[in-house]
Amino acid sequence: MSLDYVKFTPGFGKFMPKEYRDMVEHGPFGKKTTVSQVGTFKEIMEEHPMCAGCAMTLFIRLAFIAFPNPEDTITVGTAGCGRLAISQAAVPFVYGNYGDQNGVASGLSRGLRLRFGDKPKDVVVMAGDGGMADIGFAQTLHSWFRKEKFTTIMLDNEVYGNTGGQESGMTNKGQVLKMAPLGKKFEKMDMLGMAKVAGCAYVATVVPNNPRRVESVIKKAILIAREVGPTYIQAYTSCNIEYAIPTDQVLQDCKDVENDRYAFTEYISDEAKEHLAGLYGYKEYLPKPAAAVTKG
Ligand SMILES: Cc1ncc(C[n+]2csc(CCOP(=O)(O)OP(=O)(O)O)c2C)c(N)n1
Ligand code: SF4
Repeated sequence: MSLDYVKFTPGFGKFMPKEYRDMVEHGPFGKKTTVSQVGTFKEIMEEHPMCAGCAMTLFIRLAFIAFPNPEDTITVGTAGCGRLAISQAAVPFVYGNYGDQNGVASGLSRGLRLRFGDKPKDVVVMAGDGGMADIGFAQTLHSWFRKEKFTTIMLDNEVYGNTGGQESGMTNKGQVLKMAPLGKKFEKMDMLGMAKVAGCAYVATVVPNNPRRVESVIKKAILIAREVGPTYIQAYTSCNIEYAIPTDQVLQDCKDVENDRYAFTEYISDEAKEHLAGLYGYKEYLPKPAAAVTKG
């Protein structure tokens, strides 16, 4: 894993498919691309087999653009809709059994640190709410308690989308779904609260219709996870199929849900603030100058 793995062996370029040549020549590797430049570079993920209009796909696309060093990043995922898109991207993707993503990422992140020392190799978990809060719950929580240094992103569509509409721990109480016809009996799990209790250095909620914000939280989460500790992002990524959201209403739904119950929240530890300011120049986290003392 390095910028070199993207490039051609000298003399082989002309034999490579055009798609690949485009990725080497116009991709984001080794550059600092941003969401405001979309359309001027080749994106890491351009094709996918997800449903038309799926907000999860938009979020994943934005997430890839936000990676600070895509050439030095590995994604980890599990069963569920998201992996169908994540696995199409031009960064390495590790796929394990359903729910074991944070266990796999723990080993991977530790191994990369042993192998590459100080050179940052970012590990980013992206998985559905079922994979993370239900079957993978123990592994998720324990990776946080152990302070494993990687980023966990929940693609929270509040349902098991890939298997046709069962309720998950993250479904809202009372919600009727195809395979939860009586309505869910319990509250949505407070994974944000658990992330804080378990010691995550950065915890944020986002919706995908604010690309700059998605970019900002993902960048911060990854940079903090490199040296400080675990970070968690919970993204509302609606399932327009199971929630019967018309394709042309998907972004309006994101807005409505954001206003109703998925407002942007961000928690950042003092250590993480210092880290972002000191190492990456985040001005908003620089210590404030002490107020001048006025003589009486
Ligand atoms: C051990 C195991 N149990 C069950 C499944 C079947 N399965 C595949 S995806 C999935 C649900 C996915 O829901 P979620 O994790 O919320 O992701 P989404 O598809 O909604 O994005 C299930 C139960 C599996 N692949 N492996
Ligand atoms: S089933 Fe839902 S979450 Fe899965 S790809 Fe389709 S719209 Fe997206």
